[in-house]
Amino acid sequence: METEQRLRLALRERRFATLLQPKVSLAAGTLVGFEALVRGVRVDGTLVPPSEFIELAGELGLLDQITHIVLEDVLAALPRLRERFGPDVQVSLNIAARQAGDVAFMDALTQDITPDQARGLILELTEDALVAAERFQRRVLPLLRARGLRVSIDDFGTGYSSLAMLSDEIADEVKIDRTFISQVHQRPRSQGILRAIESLCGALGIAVVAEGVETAEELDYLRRHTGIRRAQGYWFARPLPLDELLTGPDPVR
Ligand code: G
Ligand code: G
Ligand code: MN
Ligand code: NA
Repeated sequence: METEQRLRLALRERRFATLLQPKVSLAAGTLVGFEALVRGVRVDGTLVPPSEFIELAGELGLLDQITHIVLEDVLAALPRLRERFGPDVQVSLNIAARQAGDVAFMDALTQDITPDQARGLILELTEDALVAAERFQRRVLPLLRARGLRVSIDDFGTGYSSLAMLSDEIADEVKIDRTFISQVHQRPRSQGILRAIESLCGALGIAVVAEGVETAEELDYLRRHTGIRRAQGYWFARPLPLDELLTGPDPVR
Protein backbone atom coordinates (compact mmCIF):
# COMPACT_ATOMS: atom_id res chain seq x y z
CA MET A 1 0.00 0.00 0.00
CA GLU A 2 1.22 3.44 -0.86
CA THR A 3 1.60 5.94 1.93
CA GLU A 4 -0.27 9.23 2.04
CA GLN A 5 2.96 11.14 1.58
CA ARG A 6 3.96 9.18 -1.51
CA LEU A 7 0.51 9.57 -3.01
CA ARG A 8 0.51 13.33 -2.45
CA LEU A 9 3.97 13.58 -3.99
CA ALA A 10 2.89 11.50 -6.99
CA LEU A 11 -0.05 13.87 -7.49
CA ARG A 12 2.14 16.97 -7.25
CA GLU A 13 4.45 15.45 -9.84
CA ARG A 14 1.60 14.01 -11.91
CA ARG A 15 3.15 10.59 -11.82
CA PHE A 16 0.18 8.63 -13.12
CA ALA A 17 -0.24 6.72 -16.34
CA THR A 18 -3.46 5.81 -18.09
CA LEU A 19 -3.38 2.35 -19.65
CA LEU A 20 -5.98 1.27 -22.18
CA GLN A 21 -7.42 -2.24 -22.36
CA PRO A 22 -9.02 -3.13 -25.70
CA LYS A 23 -12.67 -4.07 -25.89
CA VAL A 24 -13.55 -6.25 -28.87
CA SER A 25 -16.46 -7.29 -31.02
CA LEU A 26 -16.94 -11.04 -30.57
CA ALA A 27 -18.30 -11.72 -34.04
CA ALA A 28 -15.71 -9.77 -35.99
CA GLY A 29 -12.86 -10.07 -33.52
CA THR A 30 -12.15 -6.39 -34.08
CA LEU A 31 -11.43 -3.67 -31.61
CA VAL A 32 -14.38 -1.42 -30.69
CA GLY A 33 -12.97 0.56 -27.79
CA PHE A 34 -10.95 0.64 -24.60
CA GLU A 35 -11.24 0.83 -20.85
CA ALA A 36 -8.96 3.42 -19.25
CA LEU A 37 -7.17 1.97 -16.22
CA VAL A 38 -4.94 4.18 -14.13
CA ARG A 39 -1.52 3.25 -12.72
CA GLY A 40 0.74 5.11 -10.36
CA VAL A 41 4.25 5.69 -11.64
CA ARG A 42 7.11 5.35 -9.14
CA VAL A 43 10.14 7.62 -9.37
CA ASP A 44 12.04 4.73 -10.99
CA GLY A 45 9.34 4.43 -13.66
CA THR A 46 7.77 1.18 -12.46
CA LEU A 47 3.98 1.04 -12.22
CA VAL A 48 1.79 0.85 -9.11
CA PRO A 49 -1.53 -1.01 -9.50
CA PRO A 50 -4.74 0.78 -8.50
CA SER A 51 -5.37 -1.76 -5.73
CA GLU A 52 -2.52 -0.06 -3.88
CA PHE A 53 -3.78 3.50 -4.00
CA ILE A 54 -7.38 3.98 -5.20
CA GLU A 55 -8.94 3.26 -1.82
CA LEU A 56 -6.46 5.44 0.04
CA ALA A 57 -6.93 8.20 -2.51
CA GLY A 58 -10.68 7.97 -1.95
CA GLU A 59 -10.28 8.24 1.82
CA LEU A 60 -7.97 11.23 1.51
CA GLY A 61 -10.22 13.00 -0.97
CA LEU A 62 -7.59 12.73 -3.69
CA LEU A 63 -9.37 10.42 -6.09
CA ASP A 64 -11.15 13.29 -7.84
CA GLN A 65 -7.79 14.74 -8.90
CA ILE A 66 -6.73 11.35 -10.23
CA THR A 67 -9.95 11.00 -12.21
CA HIS A 68 -9.41 14.45 -13.74
CA ILE A 69 -5.94 13.30 -14.83
CA VAL A 70 -7.31 10.10 -16.39
CA LEU A 71 -9.99 12.04 -18.29
CA GLU A 72 -7.38 14.51 -19.49
CA ASP A 73 -5.22 11.62 -20.74
CA VAL A 74 -8.17 10.00 -22.45
CA LEU A 75 -9.30 13.20 -24.18
CA ALA A 76 -5.75 13.85 -25.33
CA ALA A 77 -5.51 10.30 -26.71
CA LEU A 78 -8.91 10.25 -28.40
CA PRO A 79 -7.99 11.89 -31.73
CA ARG A 80 -5.06 9.52 -32.20
CA LEU A 81 -7.11 6.49 -31.18
CA ARG A 82 -9.75 7.51 -33.72
CA GLU A 83 -7.10 7.89 -36.39
CA ARG A 84 -5.64 4.45 -35.69
CA PHE A 85 -8.77 2.45 -34.80
CA GLY A 86 -11.60 4.27 -36.53
CA PRO A 87 -13.91 7.20 -35.73
CA ASP A 88 -16.28 5.16 -33.57
CA VAL A 89 -13.88 3.98 -30.85
CA GLN A 90 -15.23 4.47 -27.36
CA VAL A 91 -13.13 4.84 -24.25
CA SER A 92 -14.56 3.91 -20.84
CA LEU A 93 -13.59 5.72 -17.68
CA ASN A 94 -14.07 4.28 -14.18
CA ILE A 95 -15.99 6.45 -11.73
CA ALA A 96 -15.93 5.43 -8.07
CA ALA A 97 -19.17 5.04 -6.12
CA ARG A 98 -18.69 8.13 -4.00
CA GLN A 99 -17.89 10.24 -7.05
CA ALA A 100 -21.03 9.24 -8.94
CA GLY A 101 -23.38 10.87 -6.44
CA ASP A 102 -21.25 13.99 -6.04
CA VAL A 103 -23.07 16.49 -8.24
CA ALA A 104 -20.38 19.18 -8.00
CA PHE A 105 -17.61 16.77 -8.91
CA MET A 106 -19.48 15.15 -11.80
CA ASP A 107 -20.41 18.60 -13.10
CA ALA A 108 -16.82 19.84 -12.91
CA LEU A 109 -15.43 16.65 -14.45
CA THR A 110 -17.69 16.74 -17.48
CA GLN A 111 -18.29 20.44 -18.10
CA ASP A 112 -15.61 20.96 -20.74
CA ILE A 113 -16.29 17.77 -22.69
CA THR A 114 -17.45 18.67 -26.19
CA PRO A 115 -20.31 16.75 -27.85
CA ASP A 116 -17.79 15.28 -30.30
CA GLN A 117 -15.60 14.01 -27.45
CA ALA A 118 -18.65 12.74 -25.53
CA ARG A 119 -19.47 10.50 -28.47
CA GLY A 120 -16.24 8.63 -27.78
CA LEU A 121 -16.66 8.29 -24.03
CA ILE A 122 -18.47 5.97 -21.62
CA LEU A 123 -18.58 6.41 -17.85
CA GLU A 124 -18.32 3.12 -15.93
CA LEU A 125 -20.17 3.09 -12.63
CA THR A 126 -20.70 0.18 -10.28
CA GLU A 127 -24.15 -0.96 -9.28
CA ASP A 128 -23.53 0.10 -5.70
CA ALA A 129 -22.84 3.64 -6.81
CA LEU A 130 -26.19 3.74 -8.53
CA VAL A 131 -28.14 2.28 -5.64
CA ALA A 132 -26.45 4.47 -3.05
CA ALA A 133 -26.86 7.61 -5.03
CA GLU A 134 -30.48 8.41 -5.63
CA ARG A 135 -29.01 11.83 -6.24
CA PHE A 136 -27.16 10.36 -9.19
CA GLN A 137 -30.35 9.60 -10.99
CA ARG A 138 -32.06 12.85 -10.10
CA ARG A 139 -29.21 15.33 -10.54
CA VAL A 140 -26.19 13.76 -12.21
CA LEU A 141 -27.73 11.60 -14.91
CA PRO A 142 -29.63 14.51 -16.57
CA LEU A 143 -26.34 16.42 -16.63
CA LEU A 144 -24.51 13.54 -18.31
CA ARG A 145 -27.32 13.05 -20.82
CA ALA A 146 -27.34 16.74 -21.71
CA ARG A 147 -23.63 16.48 -22.41
CA GLY A 148 -24.03 13.40 -24.58
CA LEU A 149 -22.28 11.03 -22.19
CA ARG A 150 -23.10 7.33 -21.95
CA VAL A 151 -23.21 5.24 -18.80
CA SER A 152 -22.07 1.67 -18.28
CA ILE A 153 -22.78 -0.50 -15.22
CA ASP A 154 -19.50 -2.14 -14.22
CA ASP A 155 -19.08 -5.47 -12.38
CA PHE A 156 -22.72 -6.22 -13.16
CA GLY A 157 -24.17 -8.99 -11.04
CA THR A 158 -21.88 -8.58 -8.05
CA GLY A 159 -23.42 -5.55 -6.37
CA TYR A 160 -26.95 -4.73 -5.42
CA SER A 161 -28.39 -5.54 -8.82
CA SER A 162 -31.86 -4.28 -9.33
CA LEU A 163 -34.10 -4.53 -12.31
CA ALA A 164 -35.15 -0.92 -11.73
CA MET A 165 -31.61 0.07 -12.53
CA LEU A 166 -31.99 -1.47 -15.95
CA SER A 167 -35.53 -0.31 -16.61
CA ASP A 168 -34.93 3.28 -15.49
CA GLU A 169 -32.84 4.00 -18.57
CA ILE A 170 -29.69 4.65 -16.62
CA ALA A 171 -27.40 2.30 -18.46
CA ASP A 172 -26.48 2.21 -22.11
CA GLU A 173 -24.20 -0.76 -21.42
CA VAL A 174 -23.76 -3.48 -18.83
CA LYS A 175 -20.42 -5.17 -18.15
CA ILE A 176 -20.91 -8.68 -16.81
CA ASP A 177 -18.52 -9.27 -13.94
CA ARG A 178 -15.67 -11.62 -14.70
CA THR A 179 -16.72 -14.08 -11.98
CA PHE A 180 -19.55 -15.14 -14.34
CA ILE A 181 -17.17 -15.50 -17.29
CA SER A 182 -14.52 -17.49 -15.47
CA GLN A 183 -14.79 -21.17 -16.54
CA VAL A 184 -18.27 -20.45 -17.91
CA HIS A 185 -18.03 -23.41 -20.32
CA GLN A 186 -18.19 -25.79 -17.34
CA ARG A 187 -20.45 -23.81 -15.01
CA PRO A 188 -24.17 -24.22 -15.76
CA ARG A 189 -25.13 -21.60 -13.17
CA SER A 190 -22.96 -18.96 -14.79
CA GLN A 191 -24.41 -19.99 -18.15
CA GLY A 192 -27.91 -19.41 -16.81
CA ILE A 193 -26.94 -16.01 -15.48
CA LEU A 194 -25.43 -14.99 -18.81
CA ARG A 195 -28.59 -16.04 -20.64
CA ALA A 196 -30.74 -14.06 -18.21
CA ILE A 197 -28.65 -10.89 -18.43
CA GLU A 198 -28.48 -11.17 -22.18
CA SER A 199 -32.22 -11.54 -22.63
CA LEU A 200 -33.01 -8.79 -20.13
CA CYS A 201 -30.57 -6.35 -21.73
CA GLY A 202 -31.63 -7.39 -25.21
CA ALA A 203 -35.24 -6.54 -24.43
CA LEU A 204 -34.23 -3.17 -23.01
CA GLY A 205 -31.77 -2.20 -25.73
CA ILE A 206 -28.75 -2.26 -23.42
CA ALA A 207 -25.39 -3.37 -24.84
CA VAL A 208 -23.66 -6.24 -23.03
CA VAL A 209 -19.93 -6.70 -22.51
CA ALA A 210 -18.39 -9.89 -21.10
CA GLU A 211 -15.47 -9.01 -18.84
CA GLY A 212 -12.38 -10.99 -17.96
CA VAL A 213 -12.21 -13.42 -20.87
CA GLU A 214 -8.97 -15.29 -20.19
CA THR A 215 -9.14 -18.54 -22.16
CA ALA A 216 -10.04 -19.90 -25.58
CA GLU A 217 -12.67 -22.12 -23.92
CA GLU A 218 -14.46 -19.16 -22.36
CA LEU A 219 -14.36 -17.26 -25.63
CA ASP A 220 -15.61 -20.27 -27.55
CA TYR A 221 -18.52 -20.66 -25.15
CA LEU A 222 -19.51 -16.99 -25.51
CA ARG A 223 -19.37 -17.21 -29.30
CA ARG A 224 -21.26 -20.45 -29.70
CA HIS A 225 -23.80 -20.33 -26.92
CA THR A 226 -24.59 -16.68 -26.28
CA GLY A 227 -25.48 -13.65 -28.34
CA ILE A 228 -23.18 -11.42 -26.31
CA ARG A 229 -21.51 -9.14 -28.79
CA ARG A 230 -18.63 -7.59 -26.92
CA ALA A 231 -15.86 -8.72 -24.63
CA GLN A 232 -12.75 -7.68 -22.81
CA GLY A 233 -10.05 -9.70 -21.11
CA TYR A 234 -6.46 -10.87 -21.01
CA TRP A 235 -7.20 -13.38 -23.78
CA PHE A 236 -7.51 -10.48 -26.22
CA ALA A 237 -5.19 -7.93 -24.68
CA ARG A 238 -3.93 -6.54 -21.39
CA PRO A 239 -4.18 -2.88 -20.49
CA LEU A 240 -1.52 -1.19 -22.64
CA PRO A 241 0.16 2.19 -22.82
CA LEU A 242 -1.06 4.54 -25.56
CA ASP A 243 2.31 4.61 -27.36
CA GLU A 244 2.31 0.85 -27.68
CA LEU A 245 -1.23 0.87 -29.04
CA LEU A 246 -0.43 3.51 -31.62
CA THR A 247 2.90 2.19 -32.84
CA GLY A 248 2.69 -1.54 -32.17
CA PRO A 249 1.03 -4.31 -34.15
CA ASP A 250 -2.73 -4.91 -33.93
CA PRO A 251 -3.23 -5.14 -30.15
CA VAL A 252 -6.07 -7.66 -30.36
CA ARG A 253 -5.46 -11.32 -30.96
O1 G B 1 -6.38 -2.08 -13.76
P1 G B 1 -6.80 -3.05 -12.69
O2 G B 1 -7.51 -4.25 -13.20
O3 G B 1 -5.69 -3.44 -11.78
O4 G B 1 -7.83 -2.21 -11.79
C1 G B 1 -8.19 -2.64 -10.54
C2 G B 1 -9.38 -1.84 -10.08
O5 G B 1 -9.07 -0.45 -10.07
C3 G B 1 -10.60 -2.01 -10.96
O6 G B 1 -11.72 -2.22 -10.13
C4 G B 1 -10.71 -0.72 -11.68
O7 G B 1 -12.05 -0.38 -11.94
C5 G B 1 -10.09 0.26 -10.70
N1 G B 1 -9.59 1.42 -11.41
C6 G B 1 -8.67 1.48 -12.39
N2 G B 1 -8.53 2.72 -12.85
C7 G B 1 -9.41 3.49 -12.14
C8 G B 1 -9.76 4.86 -12.17
O8 G B 1 -9.26 5.67 -12.96
N3 G B 1 -10.70 5.27 -11.28
C9 G B 1 -11.30 4.41 -10.41
N4 G B 1 -12.22 4.91 -9.57
N5 G B 1 -11.01 3.12 -10.37
C10 G B 1 -10.08 2.66 -11.23
O1 G C 1 -13.57 -3.35 -11.73
P1 G C 1 -13.17 -3.23 -13.17
O2 G C 1 -14.02 -4.01 -14.10
O3 G C 1 -12.97 -1.82 -13.62
O4 G C 1 -11.76 -3.92 -13.25
C1 G C 1 -10.99 -3.93 -14.35
C2 G C 1 -9.77 -4.69 -13.91
O5 G C 1 -9.80 -6.03 -14.41
C3 G C 1 -8.51 -4.06 -14.39
O6 G C 1 -7.63 -4.02 -13.31
C4 G C 1 -7.99 -5.04 -15.41
O7 G C 1 -6.56 -5.04 -15.43
C5 G C 1 -8.54 -6.36 -14.92
N1 G C 1 -8.70 -7.32 -15.99
C6 G C 1 -8.89 -7.08 -17.29
N2 G C 1 -9.00 -8.22 -18.00
C7 G C 1 -8.86 -9.22 -17.09
C8 G C 1 -8.87 -10.64 -17.22
O8 G C 1 -9.03 -11.22 -18.28
N3 G C 1 -8.70 -11.33 -16.06
C9 G C 1 -8.54 -10.73 -14.85
N4 G C 1 -8.37 -11.51 -13.79
N5 G C 1 -8.52 -9.39 -14.71
C10 G C 1 -8.68 -8.65 -15.82
MN1 MN D 1 -14.24 -1.03 -15.07
NA1 NA E 1 -15.74 -4.60 -14.11
